[in-house]
Formats: sequence, C-alpha cells, structure tokens
Amino acid sequence: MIKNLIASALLVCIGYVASAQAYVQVTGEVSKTLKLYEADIAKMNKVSVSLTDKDGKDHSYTGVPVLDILNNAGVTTGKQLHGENLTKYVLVKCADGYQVLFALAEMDTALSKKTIILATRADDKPLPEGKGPFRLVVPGEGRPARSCFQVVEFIVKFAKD
Ligand SMILES: Nc1nc2c(c(=O)[nH]1)N[C@H]1C(S)=C(S)[C@@H](COP(=O)(O)O)O[C@H]1N2
Ligand SMILES: [Mo]
Repeated sequence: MIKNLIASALLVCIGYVASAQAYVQVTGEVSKTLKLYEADIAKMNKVSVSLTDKDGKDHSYTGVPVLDILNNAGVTTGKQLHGENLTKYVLVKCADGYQVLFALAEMDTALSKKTIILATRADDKPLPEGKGPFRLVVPGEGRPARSCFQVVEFIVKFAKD
C-alpha cells in the first residue's frame, strides 16, 4: 500500500518535470517582468530571416522579432529610445551559460536596419535538440557567434551608473 503510494507520487513528480514548459524571461529595466512560454510565442507574429552557419551554409529561421518581445515587457523602444535610454544594453543568457551582449538600439528596428528574431524554427522544422526551443538569430554579422541558442533570459540594464 505505502509502496504503491510512493510509486504513484513519484510518477506524478516525473510527469510534472517532463511536462515543464520552456520559457524565456525579460527582466531588468522593464515595466513588468515578462515570462513567455512556447505557447505564448506561438501566438505572436512571425518573420523569417536568413543566417549563414559556421560552415558557410545559409538557413532560413522563423520566429518573433525581439523588438515585439521587448515591447511586451515595456522596454523603452521606438520614440522612447533617445537620451539616456541609448545607454541601455541587453544581455542575452542561454541555458548552457553562454551569454551575448547587445546595445538596446541594435534590437530596435527604428535604429537598426536588421531584424533580430527569437527563432523557433529553422528551414521549416523545429530547432534541433540542444539548439531550442528558442534561438536568437542575428542577421548580417560575419560569424553567427551572437546567434545564441537555448535562450532563457533577456536582461535590460543601464550601462552608465
Ligand atoms: N547557447 C549557445 N549559443 C551559441 C554558442 C554556444 O556555445 N552556446 N556558440 C555560438 C557560436 S561561437 C557559433 S559560431 C554559432 C554556431 O551556430 P551554427 O551551429 O548554427 O553554425 O552558435 C553560437 N551560439
Ligand atoms: Mo563560433
């Protein structure tokens, strides 16, 4: 009896862990901390951009403009991106500890001509194991080093003190 109870409790725990949904957070200089699950991302507008991989092959990535995600968190973009707000940066953190840095202005298409996206698909397929569920895709760079995979958090901060 007790054994059965313990066994079923264990199964519930394992099921919970297995079904835990991945999410990405936006924290720091935001009007509210944003936590987006895969289901939330799925509902947002998608665009496709091309990225050349480290072996020189081109791929089409589809996902959400990072600007839309920042806007949902109430980050200062568009007309608000002037003066001291131009000293803000965005640190992007990944599940494997990899981190990359951007000026906030690089992620705002009011200033930058390149659309940085948080991709969920590559070449019309879900991202491969270990590279998803969310990959930042930064078009127009010499190497895909800032196109970091397994993104978990965007941290917006003032660079100046
Ligand atoms: N999370 C995470 N993203 C990462 C890396 C990493 O180590 N961890 N390496 C980067 C580097 S240095 C390169 S060159 C590209 C390689 O991406 P590709 O396999 O699509 O060419 O991933 C980038 N994204
Ligand atoms: Mo790299």
